Amino acid sequence: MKITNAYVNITSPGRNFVTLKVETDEGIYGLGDGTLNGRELAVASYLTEHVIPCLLGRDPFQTEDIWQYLYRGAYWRRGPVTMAAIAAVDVALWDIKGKALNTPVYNLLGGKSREGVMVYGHANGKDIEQALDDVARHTEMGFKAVRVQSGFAGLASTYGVAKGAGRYEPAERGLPTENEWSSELYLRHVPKLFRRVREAFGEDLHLLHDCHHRLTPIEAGRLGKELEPFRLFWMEDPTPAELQEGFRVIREHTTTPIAVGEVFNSVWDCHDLIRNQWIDYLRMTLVHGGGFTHIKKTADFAALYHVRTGFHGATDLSPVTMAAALHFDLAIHNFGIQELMPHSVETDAVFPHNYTFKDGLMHPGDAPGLGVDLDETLAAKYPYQRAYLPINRKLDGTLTDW
Ligand code: CS2
Ligand code: MG
Repeated sequence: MKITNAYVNITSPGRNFVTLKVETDEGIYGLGDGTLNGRELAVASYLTEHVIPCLLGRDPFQTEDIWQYLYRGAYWRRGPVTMAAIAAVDVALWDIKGKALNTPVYNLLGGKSREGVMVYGHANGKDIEQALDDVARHTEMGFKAVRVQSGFAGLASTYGVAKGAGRYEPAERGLPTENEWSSELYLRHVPKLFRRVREAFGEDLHLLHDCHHRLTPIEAGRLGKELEPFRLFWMEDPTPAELQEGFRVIREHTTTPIAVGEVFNSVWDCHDLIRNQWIDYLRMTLVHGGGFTHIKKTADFAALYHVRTGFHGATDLSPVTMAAALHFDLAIHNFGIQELMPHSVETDAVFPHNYTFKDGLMHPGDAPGLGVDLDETLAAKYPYQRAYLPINRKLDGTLTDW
């Protein structure tokens, strides 16, 4: 089998998505997600101008050699753009491999290790009361795990809380909006939020929270300690992870489990976090982490240190990544949990797929390959529009992490 053609599709059914389609001489094609929220065209250009010419004529079954060729052959290594482009190729090739062998990709990763994949949904509200209502809505939908975020007095907006009644979609068209932030107000608020959630919903519901990179290590240590009575499933992105040893400080102060990694793009971003057991869950997923070929190696390394997966699953990762992640989640032994932010109806129509949700669990389906497709006619109705993630400033105007 030979790769005969490959091209990038950019569509925007409510938000931008970059998809690589790889075609072969046997009529089988594969899809890979290359979406990098706020920097989509950088990945599209990297693929079109620098990667695709090197793919033509190659055997799509050679996933390992092609991964090494694209990683080592570029000379300039790692980074979100490079690794999202490599991921798009890798996932498309595994899709082709599954289709050619007439088997779902999870069978190429070790086969089913479980019948379904536990997912967590996003409950949020502009205040505690509204957040509690949204937690109730998620439990009624069957979720066994819920991430809870809420606004609080003193800040006009905060991470993870929809501006109005609609869906929470952080990327906005036009130039970056400016949010405001106060760690002091936030640190006072979060323990109150989770005390109320536990009082209302009891001990069985898995509760998660995302600090979204905004605390110092010692602040995160303090928050983790104050959240211990509420037994969170995890506290996510407690502090910016460039300083991996900052997580040692957090570990010294709290037993609240730590999740990190949605912004990572290779094992080298988390090598120390894992081998020192400074974290409990790794969030790096297929689209940003170099595809199946690299994520499998990273997850196997993490398994040696009791670290489980907790893949990122926001709406800015396309249904191609959701499908790929669910195959991976179903197969690997050290699976932890999968994030589920449901896509819009328009997005689901552009990317028809076989994955399903029932009683808090998801399943990728048993179609050969990934079980997801791209309706290019419909995709063409949603032209790309540049969009940015917000930026964030402290109350004194100092720029900080969003
Ligand atoms: C968030 C993401 O889902 C999460 O845990 O951190 O929604 C993140 O803000 C977006 O993926 C950024 O594009
Ligand atoms: Mg997050």
